[in-house]
Amino acid sequence: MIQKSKILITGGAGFVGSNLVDALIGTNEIVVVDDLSMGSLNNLPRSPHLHFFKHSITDAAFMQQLLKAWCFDYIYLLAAVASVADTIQRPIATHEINEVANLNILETIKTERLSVQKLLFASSAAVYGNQPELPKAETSPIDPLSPYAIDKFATERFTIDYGRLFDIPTVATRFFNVYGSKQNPSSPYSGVLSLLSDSAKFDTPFTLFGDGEQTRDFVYVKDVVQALILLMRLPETTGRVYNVGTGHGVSLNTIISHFETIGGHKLRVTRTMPRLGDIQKSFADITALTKLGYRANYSIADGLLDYWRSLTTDQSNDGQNDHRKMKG
Ligand code: UD2
Repeated sequence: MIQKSKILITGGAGFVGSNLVDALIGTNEIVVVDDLSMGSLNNLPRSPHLHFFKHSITDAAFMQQLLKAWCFDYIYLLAAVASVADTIQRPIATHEINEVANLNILETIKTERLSVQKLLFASSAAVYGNQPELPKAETSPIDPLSPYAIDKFATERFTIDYGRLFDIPTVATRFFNVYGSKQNPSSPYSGVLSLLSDSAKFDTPFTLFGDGEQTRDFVYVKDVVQALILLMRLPETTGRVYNVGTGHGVSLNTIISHFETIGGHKLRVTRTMPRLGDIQKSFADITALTKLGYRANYSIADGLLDYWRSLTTDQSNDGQNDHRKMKG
């Protein structure tokens, strides 16, 4: 385990970041930098070992000062504009966040000769685009189709290349479809499982694009956290990129029937045309991650049940939705 370390988590008040904070907070000093554009303070635990800065990572002077002052042992770069649609609308502004800000952090580490034990950048399966090859291995063709995917891929390369060129231990991940508690369902571009769980919880309509037979590699956030800690800890991951998923594709129809069983009522599903540019099937080859000892602890049934329990018992998740009445 990473223990008694100084850890920076950018985007630490967001979905994946705050779940990581929960896992690491016990034995470490954690610094979170988050502008709260998507994340929330409600996602974070109360602890004297948590140091929160409401700042954008694009504030280069602030980030430089912070990095120099803290001399972090480990750095997780999770802050990003996660909405693909937003990056298409605002390519320059989101490029500053998704790429330039991260490059500035790498530059500071290089120029200030900061001795970071390891830095991890969170990239995305979006880098594979619509290529038909399945499963998606780290060596599969890359085809970034949006500013989001282009910036993720470029920053992934910067991260690995800074590692090689300047002897900074770095690693990158490509997340598949992560789901779990604290995922913000407020946008139509939010992950489909946050929208479906919202629909199950509040009995609101869910719009299904296409026939529901499309598959995704839905990976539970607690398994993603397991991977994030493992990749940071093991020296052999340095200089490499890892898919983070389960290795299995599950259809939306299967997910809907799981939610109906768990929630105890039929979902109000409205069917419409497939979403433009949607891919039909996606799942990860996780051989490289598995070789490190990673095992997905949550099957889709277990993950959805755990997620559902967190939604129906954890008050912090109600903050975003308190304008609606909970399904009785
Ligand atoms: C994911 C990422 C996207 C990009 C893409 C690259 C999320 C939220 N999206 O898109 O950013 O990286 O991968 O491949 O992580 N769906 C519905 N109804 C809804 C919303 C979605 O039927 O209200 C369908 C959608 O048409 C798709 C599936 O659910 O077939 C999954 O949608 P998604 O947006 O959660 O994820 P994905 O894989 O399309």
